[in-house]
Amino acid sequence: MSDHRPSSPPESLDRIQGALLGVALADAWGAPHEGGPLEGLLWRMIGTRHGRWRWTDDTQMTFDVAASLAELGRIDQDDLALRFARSYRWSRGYGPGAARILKRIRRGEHWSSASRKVYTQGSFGNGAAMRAVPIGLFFAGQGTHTLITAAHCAAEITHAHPDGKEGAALIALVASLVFTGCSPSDIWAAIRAASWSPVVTEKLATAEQWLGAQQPIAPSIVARQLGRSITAAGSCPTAVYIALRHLREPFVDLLDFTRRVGGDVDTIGAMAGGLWGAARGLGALPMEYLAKLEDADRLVREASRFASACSVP
Ligand code: R7I
Ligand code: MG
Ligand code: MG
Repeated sequence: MSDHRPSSPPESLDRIQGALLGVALADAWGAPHEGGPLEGLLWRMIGTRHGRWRWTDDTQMTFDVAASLAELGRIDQDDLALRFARSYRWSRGYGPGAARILKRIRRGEHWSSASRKVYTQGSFGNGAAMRAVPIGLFFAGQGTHTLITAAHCAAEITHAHPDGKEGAALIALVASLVFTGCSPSDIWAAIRAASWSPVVTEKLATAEQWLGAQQPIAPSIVARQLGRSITAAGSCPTAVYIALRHLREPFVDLLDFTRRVGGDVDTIGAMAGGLWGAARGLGALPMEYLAKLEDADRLVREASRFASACSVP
């Protein structure tokens, strides 16, 4: 890939590019490790494009959110719904519920009815959280209430269940905090000040305690206690923990740890990788991995366009 990096050390453009490319890189790197043997076999068949690592729904939807925010300057649910529906391709590995909702929207149904046709309360999958990093960047500095409301609105289109929306709010909030360079103690104070479900509150308290004690918790224990599933509550606290644990470590260590946690590797990686990139910037991502990423040049350009629309606090 050609070099679009600013020459200065991590600053807002670099961090915004790092966040979005962090999502894409961890998603594409993690995709072959997601799911069981059948998914693994499928990904071995379609997992590269022009010899490069193919990214999945996590990246597609993240860039859809970024493009919508860049064009409209706000969360516009109708616009997001149409973008998600137009970009949908089965070969990007969408969640089954999300795929059905997006096909309904593409056929002309309004998102507000489609989103409750598959699960009556809406989905509690992690599909809204996996696309929430740009929301944190865009609304950083505008206050927690504004940011969480924006994350909930963007989630509702496909993930109307309170747990699905909560995951999106958590990832957006932590993205805004690491992006603005908050210290670990400020990050945890802001997380504690927001309100979460009992399950997520308990997992966040566990993560905070592990990180505070600087205990080298094994991936199997992280998987067991924080989760590694396709649900929002079973993956978002895990991603936050992995990101904060690796903030000063190389990106490849974050990837390797995520693979060893297992389960929904592309999505836990995409969320953790996006948070890491928001703190460290594009310049800190491994160049030799970026060179293998599908459409890396285009993604960097789209991230720059998004960055011009963000008013950095
Ligand atoms: O959340 P979603 O978009 O899936 C994202 C995942 C990521 O790992 C991506 O990488 C991709 O592989 O898919 O898709 P949904 O289908 O909305 O939710 C994911 C799964 O959560 C569903 O297939 C269900 O197994 C489960 N789920 C529910 N099960 C019962 N009742 C979500 N909501 C419900 C529910 O209300
Ligand atoms: Mg995926
Ligand atoms: Mg996944």
